[in-house]
Amino acid sequence: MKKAVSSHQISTKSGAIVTISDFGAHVLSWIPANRTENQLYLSKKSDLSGKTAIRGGIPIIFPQFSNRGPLPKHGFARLAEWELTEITEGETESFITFTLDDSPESRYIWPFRFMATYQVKLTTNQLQTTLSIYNNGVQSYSFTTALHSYFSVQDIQSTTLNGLNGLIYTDSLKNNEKVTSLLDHLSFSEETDRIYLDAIHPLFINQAGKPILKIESAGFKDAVVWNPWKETGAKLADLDKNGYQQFLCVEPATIENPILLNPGQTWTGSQLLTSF
Ligand code: TA6
Repeated sequence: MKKAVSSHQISTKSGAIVTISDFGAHVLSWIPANRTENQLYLSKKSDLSGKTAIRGGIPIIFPQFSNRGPLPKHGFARLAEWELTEITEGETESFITFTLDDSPESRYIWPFRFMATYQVKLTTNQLQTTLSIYNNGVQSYSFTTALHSYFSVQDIQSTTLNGLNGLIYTDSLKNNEKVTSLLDHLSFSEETDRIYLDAIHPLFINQAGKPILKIESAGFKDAVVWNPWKETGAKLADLDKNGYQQFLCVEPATIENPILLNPGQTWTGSQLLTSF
């Protein structure tokens, strides 16, 4: 029998709190010590029962980004029940770790062996999320992956993102056309769905010109920037009415050149979020 979905909360003595569902090892909420509100957008219409993917927070995308392959959109990790394996709460640092192994269901659609580990580390004003994939099988395979983070913003029209200047991006809304980014600050006034290549430098989300969040990543090669805007947003049944105004997705990812993992190898990718 399928067990009920539960969520877990860890905190630091300094006042930071993070909440994670074991469905998808999905971070639902992150309140750093310097804030009183969830810094991640989570749609009020989101289904948290474990039947469908959660709209908001940090979905783990593995082993397929979007529809770039035969698997369900964005792979199966966000739809799987992960196992909680560690909780350690400290004065200034707390950790929670989940694992997911291949199963008859996963092998039915993706015939490979893997052990995935996801560690969430909470400190006063930072959140670090680290995904590792270990190939414990006898066959090599490749995969694409992302930490599909929904960042809460007060108003998307006064939100900017910087750190992408000079990079090439593929525009998912224009047949994956490749364009060089020439903007120091990216602003938002329409649907945006892009994969920035070789995005290895820190990114900053600014609200009304002031930085509110720094996003650093390691192990990932690309960065997806997504906002559905009004029309596409209205088609997402689990998104709040005009919810597009309240978030920006910035996702450390490896998509353009999939990760090849040989037997016995481990791949690790992480993101570090700093709230100002
Ligand atoms: O990461 C951007 C993206 O691939 C978009 O194309 C958009 O479809 C989004 O993910 C959300 O996907 P979902 O399956 O969660 O509705």
